Amino acid sequence: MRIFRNILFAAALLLSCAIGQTQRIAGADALANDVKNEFLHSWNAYEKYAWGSDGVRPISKTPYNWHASTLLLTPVDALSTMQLMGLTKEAKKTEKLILSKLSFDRDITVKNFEITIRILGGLLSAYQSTGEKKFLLLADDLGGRLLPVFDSPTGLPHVYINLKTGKTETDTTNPAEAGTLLIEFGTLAKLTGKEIYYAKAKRALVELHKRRSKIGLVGQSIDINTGEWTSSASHLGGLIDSYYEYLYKCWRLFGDEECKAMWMESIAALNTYLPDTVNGNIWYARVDMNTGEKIRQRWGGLEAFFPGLLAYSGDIRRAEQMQKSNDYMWTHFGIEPEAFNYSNDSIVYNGYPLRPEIMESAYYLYRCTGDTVYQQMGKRYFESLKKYCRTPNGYAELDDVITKKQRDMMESFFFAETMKYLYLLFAPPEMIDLNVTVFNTEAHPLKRTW
Ligand code: DMJ
Repeated sequence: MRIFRNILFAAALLLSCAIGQTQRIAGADALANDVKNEFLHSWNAYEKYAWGSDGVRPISKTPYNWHASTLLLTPVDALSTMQLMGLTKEAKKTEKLILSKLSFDRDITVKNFEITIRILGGLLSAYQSTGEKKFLLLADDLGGRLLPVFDSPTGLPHVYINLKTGKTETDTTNPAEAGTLLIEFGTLAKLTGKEIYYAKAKRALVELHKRRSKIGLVGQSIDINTGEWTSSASHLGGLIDSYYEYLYKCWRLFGDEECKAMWMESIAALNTYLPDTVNGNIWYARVDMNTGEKIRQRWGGLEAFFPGLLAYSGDIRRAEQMQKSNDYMWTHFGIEPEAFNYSNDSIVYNGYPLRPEIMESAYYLYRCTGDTVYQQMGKRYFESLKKYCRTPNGYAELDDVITKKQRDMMESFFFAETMKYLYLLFAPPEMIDLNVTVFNTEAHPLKRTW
C-alpha cells in the first residue's frame, strides 16, 4: 500500500521542479569569476605539465594515463566546462588537440562505463555545441567499438572491452555500470540515425529493472550470463547511484515513457524502504533488496547526488531535507568523507577525491527552488576546496578528511563536474534552461536536437 502511494506521489511530481525566476546572492558574479579562475589555475597545470595525456598529478607535476596510450580524458572532460565559462581561446585549442590527436584504434582494454560517460558523453556534447561533424564521427567510431560489450546472454554489458579487438572481459557488473549508458548511446543513435545504439543500451536498463526484487529494489552486483544477483545490498552509493539518475533523465531527454514508468516505480520503492532518520536528519540506508531490512547506516560523497535528482524530478520537500543531511556531512568533517556511518559520525572511507555530487545537488536545489541558501552552501564548499585541496599547480584529492593530507591526483571529473556545477551555481541561472538541457552523469550538457 505504502509503495503504491509513493508511486502516485512520484507521478504527481514529475517535471514540477519550478525552474523559474531566481534571486542571486550578493557577489554572485565575482564568485562565478573566482571559480573560473580556479578552473584556469588547474587547466594551466595540465597544459604545462601534461598536455596530450589523460591528466596531471598536481603535486609531482607529472602526467598520468589510464592505459598504454592516452585517450585525452582531461581535455575531453574539460571542454564543455570551458565553453560554458566562455574560455574561448582555451576551448578552441582543446578542440584542435582532440580532433588532431584522439584515436580509438588502440590495442587497449578500457572500462566501458567510464569511457562512455567521460569520452562518448564529452564528444557528443562537443558536437552539439560546435556543430563540428568530426566530433560526431569520433563518437560514432567509439560507439561502434564499444558495442560488443552488450553481447551477453542477458544483454547486460561486460565491464571491459579492448578497443581494437573487441574482446570483452568481466562477467559480473552492477546497475551503475550497466545502466548508465543510455543517455550517451541513445544520443549517438539519434544523431547518427543508427538505432542499434539506443536499442542495446535501453535493453541493458530494462534487463536490470526487470530483475528488481518483489519490493522493487535492485542489488549492487549481477552476473551478466545468468542474470542472477551476486549481491543483494541495495542503496544509492557507488555501483548503483547513476542507474536511478538515468531512469529519470532518459525520460527527460528522449521522452521515453518506459523509462518514466521504471523511474516512478523505482523511486517509490526507494522512498518506501530506505529512509532512516537519525537525530533529526534523514538519510537513505543500505538495505537488503529482498526484505528491505536495514544492513548499514552509511552515506558519502557519491550518494550526495541524490537530493539533486529528487529536486530535478520534482520532490522538493525530500530534496531539501536530504541536502541538509549532505550539508551536515560536509560541515561535520570540514569537507566530505568518501563514506561515513551517520548513526555515530564515524568515518568508513576517509578520502575526498574532489567529488562534485554535493555541488551538483546544491545547483539543482538552487535552480528548482530559487533559494539562495543553496548558493551560500556552495560558497562554503568552494571555500573548503580552496583551503584544503588547492596546490600551486591545480587541486589535489585528500587522502584523509581528518588530517587533510593531500594525495597526488586530480581526476578529469574535477574539470567536467566539480568546477562546472560550482560555476553554474553562481553564474546567471538563465545560462542553462533545465527544460532543454540534460546533463549526463559526467555533467556534459546534451540537448534534444533531433
Ligand atoms: C563521475 O565520474 C560521475 O559523476 C559518476 O556518475 C560517479 N563518479 C564520478 C564523480 O564522483
